[in-house]
Amino acid sequence: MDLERQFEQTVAADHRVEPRDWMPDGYRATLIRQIAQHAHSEIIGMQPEGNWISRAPSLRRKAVLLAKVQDEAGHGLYLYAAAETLGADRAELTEKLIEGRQKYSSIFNYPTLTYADVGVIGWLVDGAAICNQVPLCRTSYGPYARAMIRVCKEESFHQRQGYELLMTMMSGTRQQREMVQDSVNRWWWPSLMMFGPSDAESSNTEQSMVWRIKRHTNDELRQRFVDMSVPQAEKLGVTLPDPALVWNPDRGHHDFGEIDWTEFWQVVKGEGPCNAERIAHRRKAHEDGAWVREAATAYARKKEQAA
Ligand code: FAQ
Repeated sequence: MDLERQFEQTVAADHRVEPRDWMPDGYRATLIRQIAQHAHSEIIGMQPEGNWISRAPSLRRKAVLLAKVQDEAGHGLYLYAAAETLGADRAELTEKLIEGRQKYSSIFNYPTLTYADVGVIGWLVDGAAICNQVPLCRTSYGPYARAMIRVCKEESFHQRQGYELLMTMMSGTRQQREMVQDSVNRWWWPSLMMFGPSDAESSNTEQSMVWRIKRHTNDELRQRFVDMSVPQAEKLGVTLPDPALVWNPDRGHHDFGEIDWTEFWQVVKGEGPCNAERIAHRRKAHEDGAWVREAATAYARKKEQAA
């Protein structure tokens, strides 16, 4: 059987494609693009919450936040390793990120203005990430699918810690409740944008669905997230900032308002509130770490020569 047919049958039978298997160039390129973007998001995603580690209100909150941000670093490294199984070079991917040649999720270009943002990121941003990533546990490329299983377990913990933090704040003072509501107002729409452009505007979805890299479209997952979040918001006692948000019994889903796509594309293109700051910070961390990479390489060379 020719290699192409074998690949198609593997995908159609819902079996996994593994690193040494033959795969179309486009499949490899799409995976590298998506996995690299995902890895970059985890690494850049450490910054907004990292902003609050030194100012967490108690030792317990500081320990929890530190653990969460460390998990995000772990997810990023795990994902870079998955991209390497496709022949990508990790150093090159980092270069592309800091030169703005590869994307990362739009959501991390918004500022974290109050401590409530830590809770709302856990609840909404990790919530959206889980919604998007649980189906990726069944993505057709083996190393990516397996990485997602572990990542999703940790994201669930992240989401719960955020929700628990918000529950605590909502049972606190009036100022604390207002802080939570203000944070929800700022993060709700950007969270919906995490799912990507509408299906009509999504250039990659159709092919990625055929290859079973993606298992659902952007709009399907966004709808799932909205339906999931409404009862959670009610329980919490916050209002989601969308007057058009209403249950539609005929569809069996919530209707919701139109996303500001101009804002979405601006942020994706690098013109969001914090794009420049995020990349500058990442570039500095990379440059400051040069001596560690040099030392590790020298040590590995020395060990190799000694062997
Ligand atoms: N931001 O054709 P599509 C996390 C780009 S979770 C920026 O629909 P696709 C956990 C897209 O790349 C966040 N760019 O693309 C965490 C494409 O660019 P191209 C990361 C976006 O790939 C939580 C173009 O627009 N999660 O980090 C965005 O089929 C808390 C056209 O779009 C993942 O990456 C966006 N929101 O679908 C960490 C999940 N949306 O072709 C810290 C894996 C689209 O010019 C704290 N990725 N673009 O290169 C995916 O599931 C998909 O890649 C989508 C986009 C659904 C994001």
